[in-house]
Amino acid sequence: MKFPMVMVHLLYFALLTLIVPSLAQFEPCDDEHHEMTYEAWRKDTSANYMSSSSTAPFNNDNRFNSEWIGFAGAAGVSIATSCRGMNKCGTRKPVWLVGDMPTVEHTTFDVDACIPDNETNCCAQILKVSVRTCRISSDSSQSFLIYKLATTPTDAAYCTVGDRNECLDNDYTCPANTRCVDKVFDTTDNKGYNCECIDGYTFNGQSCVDDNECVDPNICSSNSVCQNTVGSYRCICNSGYQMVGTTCQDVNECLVNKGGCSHQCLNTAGGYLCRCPRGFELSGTSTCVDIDECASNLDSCEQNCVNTIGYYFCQCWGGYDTTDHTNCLDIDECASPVDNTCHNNATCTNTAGSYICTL
Ligand SMILES: [Ca+2]
Ligand SMILES: [Ca+2]
Ligand SMILES: [Ca+2]
Ligand SMILES: [Ca+2]
Repeated sequence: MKFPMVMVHLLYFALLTLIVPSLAQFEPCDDEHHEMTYEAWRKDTSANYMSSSSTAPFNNDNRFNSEWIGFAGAAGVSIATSCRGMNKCGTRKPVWLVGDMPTVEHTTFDVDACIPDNETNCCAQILKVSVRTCRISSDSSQSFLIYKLATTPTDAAYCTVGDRNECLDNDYTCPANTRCVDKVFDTTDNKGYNCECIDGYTFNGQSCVDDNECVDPNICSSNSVCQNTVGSYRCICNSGYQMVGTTCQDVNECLVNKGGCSHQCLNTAGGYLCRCPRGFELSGTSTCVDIDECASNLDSCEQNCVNTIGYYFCQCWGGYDTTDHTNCLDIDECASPVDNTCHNNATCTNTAGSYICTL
């Protein structure tokens, strides 16, 4: 029987998927392949200093049996790489690692672990330890090493140092409107970080709530109003003002199209006014129209008033003559023969605005 080619391929694929996982390399850095320890006592802090007269039993690591171990939380981040002296780290003889630690990720190094004997002999006994670099960071608190540790004598234990920055490592849970602030792992609350309100929020005893910044009367510059927003606030310039930098300054409306005025524009703080030349007045707010001085009794004419666009002029009735564009003076027609039509034998009598001829 001949197998179709596609069946051969399927079989090959099935075999591969069966074989490949078992060929995958064992990686101690994987969570399931190392054990994490969190003991507060082993970290080099003044709280873990002991009196030189302390008596056994001491903390020790005689339980370790070459499994991969990592340190976290109250236990710091790594085993000390310098001598700590005696009676520290919760034990009589704090064990420390000597020599350079590996700097390439996912490599394993064998290093010596020193057990001190007294204050001047920091390396009286050596244990063989393996270090594996799961993560190397320029910030040593962010590096993650695991160790394969030898059993210690009953008066010695591995001394740890450092504190992890959970915030940088994104290993934290903070409620809304808060940020992670790193701290040295605290055994009172069993946390290596705090959650603090972000800017613009204040803790009210239960949660972080928006600050009303507008309560401060000086938060915004003059000529503006404050508007509270969630997490912040806004300064809104009053009408006629615009934000220049951080202050509200008058807008000069006259700079654009005379502010819409038909004739003259006058800028004012927070606004502007339209002005009219002499002889005109505003109709509405922006358009200048001629004043009818005659109709408004604003003229100074003795007799007739004639309105013009922009002004007016005076006219005199017949028989009168203007003397100064305003007043009218009766013409004495009798004074000159050319000004009257009386017969030579008649007597000319001047009257206001006219004359009479009598025989
Ligand atoms: Ca921390
Ligand atoms: Ca606010
Ligand atoms: Ca203005
Ligand atoms: Ca006029």
